[in-house]
Amino acid sequence: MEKHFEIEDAFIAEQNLKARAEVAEDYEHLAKRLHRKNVDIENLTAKAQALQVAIPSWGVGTGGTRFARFPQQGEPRDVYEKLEDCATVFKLVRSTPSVSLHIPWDKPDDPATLRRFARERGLHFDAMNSNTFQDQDDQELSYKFGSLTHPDAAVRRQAVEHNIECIEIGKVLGSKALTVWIADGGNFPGQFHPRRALERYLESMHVIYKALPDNWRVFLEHKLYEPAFYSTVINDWGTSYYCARELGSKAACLVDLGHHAPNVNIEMIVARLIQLGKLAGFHFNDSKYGDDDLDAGSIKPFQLFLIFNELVDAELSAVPHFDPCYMLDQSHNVTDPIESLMVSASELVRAYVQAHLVDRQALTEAQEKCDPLMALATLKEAFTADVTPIVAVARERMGGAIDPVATYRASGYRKQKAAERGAVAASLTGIV
Ligand code: LRH
Ligand code: MN
Repeated sequence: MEKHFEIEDAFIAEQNLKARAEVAEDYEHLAKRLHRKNVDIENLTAKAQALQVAIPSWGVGTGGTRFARFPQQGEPRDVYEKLEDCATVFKLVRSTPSVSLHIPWDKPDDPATLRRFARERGLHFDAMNSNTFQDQDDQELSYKFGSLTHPDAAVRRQAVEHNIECIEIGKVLGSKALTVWIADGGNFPGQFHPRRALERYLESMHVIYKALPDNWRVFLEHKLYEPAFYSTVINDWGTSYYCARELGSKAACLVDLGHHAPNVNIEMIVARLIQLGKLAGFHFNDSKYGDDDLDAGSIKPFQLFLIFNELVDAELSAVPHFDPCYMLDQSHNVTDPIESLMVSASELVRAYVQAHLVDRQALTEAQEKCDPLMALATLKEAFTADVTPIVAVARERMGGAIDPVATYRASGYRKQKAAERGAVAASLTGIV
């Protein structure tokens, strides 16, 4: 089999040599500062090493919009090449050992072979994603007017069967969850009956739920709008929560950060879903206006920190059944997807470490004493702490790169892949 270029561990170690002295000095300095506050830097570095984030398979290709997609050299052409690129992200940042597949975009001819290919690269599979928001060439009935909530029972059945097929493929791959996001909705007032549509959604989801193995979970992903531009059936966390509760203990609510109206307080939704025991996890990304799928922490880093503040508060107070899945869901239209995924994964680790820096005793005191200024100051103190040395040392201790982007660029990986994978297949628009 022809050899595919990979970044060698020795090359990473060599690049780390150049950066080690500086990061060690910064780490020492930060350790002293934290020690003054009775904080042991080693606990935080251990936390940084513990956080794991799943990579979306569709995130290693160049994304696009309805206007255009500007593919780049060396794009992955199939699920195996996507896994090669996911493995490269994992090799350099060490916090992304799992990949979330999308079916049929990543439908493997032989799931067992794909599982082996992934395992040989230190990867395993996270939640499977079904797709009833596009019509496939060999599909009998169209999803133009909906899928799990379509007025025609035959279309609903087709969509249910597709989700069950995703579970069957996932079982062979070792996945333990199915994420269901449906685009069902309308562009015009009156186009669909909201109550009947929700009944049909639950009727369909109950069939999918019954097909779940005992140790699996199903994640319901709500979204305010797009592609439906007037009303969406599963449009907010309340509707998602109601459905997850109706379905049963294996169902929970997945929060995609871009699926809310501008300025919605997402950290409050997270706190609610934690309290209600129905937080499935996240599709992390960032946005300025709509579901922009921009890099996590690139637009609203304080919001990302506040979300992790709720997650760490729950972790430290041992909330029962608190086991959220962390995934990225981004569309990289103008950057090298591998670079964006590495930076985004590290931004999640940064926010997680900063959230562990919050003086929770001081925060609780300020809250109980109705001292808003001190409460905010306590959070801001953690958010403004530069924990870059901790995030870098955590990566290095796990065999990764102190500076992933610099190491990746120095490796010439993209150029090598351009040579291996040949000319880019032109594609006009769309996210993949
Ligand atoms: C919908 C969504 C969903 C995926 C898709 C790629 O906007 O967030 O999670 O199926 O993006
Ligand atoms: Mn999503």
